[in-house]
Amino acid sequence: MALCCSLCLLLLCCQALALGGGMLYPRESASRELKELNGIWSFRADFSPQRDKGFVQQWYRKPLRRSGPVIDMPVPASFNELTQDPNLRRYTGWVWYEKEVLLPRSWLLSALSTRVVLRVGSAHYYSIVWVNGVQVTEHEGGHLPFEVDISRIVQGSSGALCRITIALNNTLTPQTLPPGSIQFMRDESKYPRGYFVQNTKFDFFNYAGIHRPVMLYTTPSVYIDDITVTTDWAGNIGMVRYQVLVTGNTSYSLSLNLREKEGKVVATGARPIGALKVVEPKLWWPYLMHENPGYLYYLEVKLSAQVGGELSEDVYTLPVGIRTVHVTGRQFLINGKPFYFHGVNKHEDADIRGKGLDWSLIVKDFNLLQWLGANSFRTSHYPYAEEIMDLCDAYGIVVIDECPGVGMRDPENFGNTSLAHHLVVMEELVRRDKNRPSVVMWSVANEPASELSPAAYYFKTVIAHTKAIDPTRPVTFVSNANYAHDHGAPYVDVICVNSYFSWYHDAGHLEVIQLQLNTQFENWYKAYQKPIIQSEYGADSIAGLHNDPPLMFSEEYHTAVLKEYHSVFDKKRKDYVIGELIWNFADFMTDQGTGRVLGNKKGIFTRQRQPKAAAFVLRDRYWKLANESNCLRPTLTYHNL
Ligand code: BDP
Repeated sequence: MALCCSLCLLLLCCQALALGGGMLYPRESASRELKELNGIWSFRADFSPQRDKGFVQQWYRKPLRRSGPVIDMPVPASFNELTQDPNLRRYTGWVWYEKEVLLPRSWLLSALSTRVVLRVGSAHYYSIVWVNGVQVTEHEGGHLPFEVDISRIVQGSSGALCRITIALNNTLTPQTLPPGSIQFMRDESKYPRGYFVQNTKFDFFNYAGIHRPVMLYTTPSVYIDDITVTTDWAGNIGMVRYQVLVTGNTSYSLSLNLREKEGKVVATGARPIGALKVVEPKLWWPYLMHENPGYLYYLEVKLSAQVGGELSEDVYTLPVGIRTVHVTGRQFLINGKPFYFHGVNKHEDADIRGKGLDWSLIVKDFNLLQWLGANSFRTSHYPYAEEIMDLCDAYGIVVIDECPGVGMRDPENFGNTSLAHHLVVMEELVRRDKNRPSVVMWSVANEPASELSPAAYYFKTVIAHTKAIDPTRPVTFVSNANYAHDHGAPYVDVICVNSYFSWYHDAGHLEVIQLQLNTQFENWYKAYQKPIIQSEYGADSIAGLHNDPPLMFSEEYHTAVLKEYHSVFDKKRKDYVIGELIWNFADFMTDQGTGRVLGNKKGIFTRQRQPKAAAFVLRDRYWKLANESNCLRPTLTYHNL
């Protein structure tokens, strides 16, 4: 009962959410200023039995330190592993974050001309936000950004001090994404009164907190709210179709300049909807498919309007890659050429920081991807930080962009409430990533119970909705169901299959892999005649554990599994298999259990990003695959706007 009150609140709030406007990544420009609120925030977890003390006592009304003890908490970071407190590590319920920030005078004076916006990159999972004690917004779901115009509150207040309070609830219910359930243990001979656990059916630790940057930024009151671009090319002409959404005034003028990297203008426009023609376009190519991968143009949009008798201007610059994506019965084509995914599945996961964004880790991971010769990854099992996606665009790393539809194993995860929320999540994901050339396919779920009959209507609807909001990209979900009973597969463009032969089945029997994998591919292809990606395969190994002949958990067994899979991939990739994504890039933290030794050890790198033997096997293979297409080895660099 206790926690249910908080959950009721959680569910009531979801219904009010409706998607409106854009979610452009905040960038400084001549008309926009930015203030990052990263660093130390005040923090308190509400350990009251009902987790509702913060609401009863209205902790948001005055500085958090005045309603009880607080601890320092970094943002961005997961809160779970920053203290020695096991109760905080496994905490479920509401936690409270607070930051006091001084705003520049110029932001406060110009009520008529300046908007002040508060943006949270991601927070897990349900957020309620107050500014100076006034509730300004709430948002359901982690992994995706949300923002709110706080001008009226900060510009109406007497001082420059702005107090931001964020209450977060990490509870997962059958209707959240990912889903979970709260189980109350009522046998008082075994558990203390009120004891409950959070159950989930996904295989990663349920880190929580403010995971991505929190920012304040300004725009003029008449502003560029959203930009949508889609691209195409034929012969020596590239086409950038665009749509600009302006908010704040219906009377304005626009000027658009598409610049190449060196700044030269290659096309111009003046309407809110139009097409920019680029002669001899430099196409956006994946890493290892071209000597100059990830080529980006920059679309500079300038808006002019009269505000209170004065000229107001807003400027926003969007990176644009010109490329096409098509799927045929056997191939995945990027710019008309067959693309073979040789890459990884990742997690946002590291020691201490959990799922918190960390630039050093990001750069290290991209350097490892380059070293490996990986050309792609799937954002298993949720959208990754925009800062990571920016680098994929710039480096030419191809992305299958997955939503948090993971652990959907129970019939109650396929009801109307879940479906309605899933549609909103896809809208939020597409709204955030629609302009990214690196994103070539959406994945709406990982290993759902797609053999259940409600999965048919469910996936038909989610996939159709995703295609309706983005007709330019294929859509898939990742299956581990039996090919003959998968009710979602008819609706996908590409079949993505996970399998763990000689691991979860026929443990220790390496000799069955080739036969079983061959059968898997043949069955799926015969049933659907769609191209297939092996979206997960792998084995656990403990770094430094050796055994020959290979035994499970040794580095030798790990490499042996990979090689068996590779021999089948090599036969099938000439046919309809269009990719192989190893599970996993690095070891990662999971819930505790008898099958997990401080987490999942299927990484080809350790959690500290040191290579295991499997990494060298994969590196040889990926460079061999890359060399088959005569690739050059470019050095990848990021061009700051
Ligand atoms: C797959 C899941 C992935 C797991 C992996 C494993 O998609 O999240 O971590 O198995 O068990 O079924 O290692």
